[in-house]
Amino acid sequence: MGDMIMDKLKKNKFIENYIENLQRITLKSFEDTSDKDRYDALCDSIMELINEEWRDCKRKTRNQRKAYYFSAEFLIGRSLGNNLINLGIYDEVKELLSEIGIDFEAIENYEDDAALGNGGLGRLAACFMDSAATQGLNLVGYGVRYREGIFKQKIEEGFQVEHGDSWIKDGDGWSIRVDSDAKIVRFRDQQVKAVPFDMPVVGFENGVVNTLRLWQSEPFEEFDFAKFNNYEYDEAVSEKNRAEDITRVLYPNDMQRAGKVLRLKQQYFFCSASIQDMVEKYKNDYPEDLKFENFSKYHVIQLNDTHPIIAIPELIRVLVDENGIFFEDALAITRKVFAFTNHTVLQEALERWDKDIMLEVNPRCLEIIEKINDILVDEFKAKGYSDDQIDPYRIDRFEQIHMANLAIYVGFSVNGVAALHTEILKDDTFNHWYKLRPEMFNNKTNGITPRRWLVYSNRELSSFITGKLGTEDWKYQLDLLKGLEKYADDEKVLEELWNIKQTKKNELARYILEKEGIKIDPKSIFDIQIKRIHEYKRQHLNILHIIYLYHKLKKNPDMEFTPTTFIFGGKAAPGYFRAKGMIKLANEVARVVNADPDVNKKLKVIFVENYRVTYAEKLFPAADISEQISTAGKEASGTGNMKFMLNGALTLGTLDGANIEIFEHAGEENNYRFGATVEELNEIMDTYNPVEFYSKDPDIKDVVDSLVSGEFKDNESYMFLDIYNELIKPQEGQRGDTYFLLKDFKAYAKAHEKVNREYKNKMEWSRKCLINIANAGFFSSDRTILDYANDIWKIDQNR
Ligand code: GL2
Repeated sequence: MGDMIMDKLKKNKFIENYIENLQRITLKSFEDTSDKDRYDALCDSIMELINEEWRDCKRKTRNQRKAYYFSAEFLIGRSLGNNLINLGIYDEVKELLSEIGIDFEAIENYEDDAALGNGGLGRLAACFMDSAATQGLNLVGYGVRYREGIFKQKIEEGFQVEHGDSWIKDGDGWSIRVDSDAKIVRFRDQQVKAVPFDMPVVGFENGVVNTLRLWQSEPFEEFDFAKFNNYEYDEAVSEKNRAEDITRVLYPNDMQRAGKVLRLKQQYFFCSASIQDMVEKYKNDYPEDLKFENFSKYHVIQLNDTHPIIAIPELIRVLVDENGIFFEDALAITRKVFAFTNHTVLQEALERWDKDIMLEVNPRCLEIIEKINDILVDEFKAKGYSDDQIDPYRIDRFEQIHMANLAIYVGFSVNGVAALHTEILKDDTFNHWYKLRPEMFNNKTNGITPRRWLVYSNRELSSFITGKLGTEDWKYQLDLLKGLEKYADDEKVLEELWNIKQTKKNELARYILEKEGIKIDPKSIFDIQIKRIHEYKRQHLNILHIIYLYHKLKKNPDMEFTPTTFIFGGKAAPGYFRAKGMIKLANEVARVVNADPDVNKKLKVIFVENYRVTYAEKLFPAADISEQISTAGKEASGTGNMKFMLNGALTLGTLDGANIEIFEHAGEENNYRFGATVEELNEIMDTYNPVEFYSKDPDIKDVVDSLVSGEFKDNESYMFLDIYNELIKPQEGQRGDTYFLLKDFKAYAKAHEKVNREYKNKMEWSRKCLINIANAGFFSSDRTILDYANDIWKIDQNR
């Protein structure tokens, strides 16, 4: 089917069409059109190309079993380049455009990121959509069309300042509004219209186009004219605003419960609309089969974390209240439909909703949940459990609804997102459930799509790989990368690989100069930590180590040291004071170090503003070192670690999340492992005293003291004092240094010394890069999604 698209391009219909589109939407002559006009018209033309295959796919898969990915977040980024890559026409379109004088890169920059997610969890959902389409799996995505994505970050005097992100204010070329499929969603105090916007998800050169359906909340009537005419303007618009509020903005908290009515309304809103959509389609598409007992033959729903778990009572509600099914039957049907993925062991992220909030959102759902809880309690009592023994399983406990318990009790599968994480779920977080139903638990180690994270973002490395392997098939069978290993001792090839990295570093250096106004040395080691700012991810460990290096170099300017550029990027939740302090600290250390002529030829520190998917696409290919330094046991998986690996960066990391699997696949000797293990930390959990590390080690004391010595200034925000206190002056009853920075500090410094030494040996280094790339196949989200399809969803590939 991909040929169909090539044909259309070849006959040059594409350009003819494109110019027609351009003129139709602008009413301008070609010369007068702006880059933005040209971008818009290009979207239209590509959507036209996709259209036919999209309709075909819908028709062909209409009566097939499907999996549904329910996710409050889809962190998509830009679509233009990625769609062209997946359609297999990237180079051709670029060429055709240049023939009529259009510079592709210039117009590409008119696309805003669709940043409908916070971080890893949202980006994983986007990678899964890409992989499912590429592997020919029937996967439908359901989510929220936030009018404002994650905030845009500005750095002002070193502080994070948040700005709005109205990414669709000038329209959105990649969605189709489907009014005919709109649904009514009822809350206790209002009813709104849920309008679906469908985005095509293009498989890689296979003619498959799946659908991501995002719901937008709207009022029934745009405007209450009666009220308007009576000069009650405020009231007239207020209903409209109240409806639109529901999908106005993405909560910018990564792994923190919001506990707010509006947040639960968002969750219920998209789950209700999606469940209604599924049931309605089922009734239309399967008339001969239409017994609801068969519903689970055709549908399986993967719940992306606790956010969409409200879909469980909603399905029961729709079956019972709207289709006349008995409660017990509805529950039995529901039990076969839902599978749950957990993405974190941090307690602050496991959602529990106050019952009064749930009551305010939808009383009927609360009633259904209470009924399920009663059934659970009866079942345990019948088995002879005491009240105390039942407690950890309760869905309804202390006036709160425990969403994870609901999903595990009613669902048929629970999975973690990396091997270690799943073990922690079994041994600890959900141990009570595991003891009862071990067969429910399974691991699905995360992955990333090689299309966006290599084929698109690193064209040079991509061609290198194709050249060496003599095939392009690795783009959808990433295990083929293993074939690169035979070049591990081929100096010419290693040199070539080194030069590609250098090219990407040069590009990034130019980009950073343009965007951040700072000149960096492209020959220095590029050591990068990009991810959400969080204490457990320990960006402050990285910063403290930079201070340590800075002081060392100051004292001993001639010491042996390979110049290094430390790069940070990431957003802090707007209400997370300490994470914002970490951003200020990174920026302040950068300011001091970069301005110091004694060291700034050897040491540079950059905090890139507004880290997002589009910036990430430039950073991963240019990295030498991937910083993955979370406290062992805390990072469920990580996926940035995989993007670095795939692009030939070496991991400097703890034994945490998927780092462990990266070390296993690529060899610890080809990476830099450091720090305490989960077991070691568990052992010292109750006895650890950070002050000991501080007072016994002058290097540690020196860097910790520098937080409050006045050397680095926090503009009287007390942010640095706050970090200092957390490390060694804990509050009454607390231990201090919750995330074991001081415990791991020396090991971290040592690992860095090794990096710094070994980078000098170009061939050895390049060899390690090659081996990492060659062993990155396992981390393709194609592998992950096929594991979900085979083990949990039981859906086949369409070939
Ligand atoms: C996360 C985990 O923290 C991260 O380790 C994991 O890779 C992703 C995807 O599974 O999920 N959990 C979470 O709530 N966010 C994550 O990034 N936001």
